[in-house]
Amino acid sequence: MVVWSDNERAIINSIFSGLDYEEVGPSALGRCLVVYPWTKRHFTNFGNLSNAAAIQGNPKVAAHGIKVLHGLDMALKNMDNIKATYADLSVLHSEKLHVDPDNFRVLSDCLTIVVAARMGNAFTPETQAAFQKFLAVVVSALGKQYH
Ligand code: HEG
Repeated sequence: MVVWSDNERAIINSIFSGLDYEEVGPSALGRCLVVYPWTKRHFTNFGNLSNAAAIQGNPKVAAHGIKVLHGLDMALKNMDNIKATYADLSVLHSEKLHVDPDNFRVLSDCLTIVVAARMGNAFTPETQAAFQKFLAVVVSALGKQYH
């Protein structure tokens, strides 16, 4: 089981309470699709993803980015039970969507970059450590049903 200090809990809650989901979600998913173009193969029904401008202006990417970010609320609300919380979503990504689990990690890195850029100096080493720990636990939980 993952152990969270009070300070880590406070930092993670504070990051999310300051997040503009409608802006950060699309930016993070858009960045992932641009920087890791193989991730586009899961979104062939999203229309034009042919270049960075098309990806960043694509309303389906934006909507899905917001949905994924809200998917992290599940972890936020169940910090002590993240693995079980993502069991169904892990099965969906594995058995139905066939998403390579390494893509969870690359998307979480893109999210970290976007959050760090938005937070500026407030993204201290301590904040980064807590946020990346949180995302690593989510990534591990999403990958659990692949084993
Ligand atoms: Mg996934 C659907 C969350 C990474 C591809 N993803 C979903 C859904 C959620 C979600 C909540 C909706 C599930 C439903 O409708 O029941 N995804 C989620 C999280 C993360 C993640 C929290 C990682 C942090 N997803 C991810 C990655 C890919 C991917 C890396 C592919 C590169 N997700 C994907 C696809 C769908 C979902 C193709 C279905 C989209 C659709 O049908 O509209």
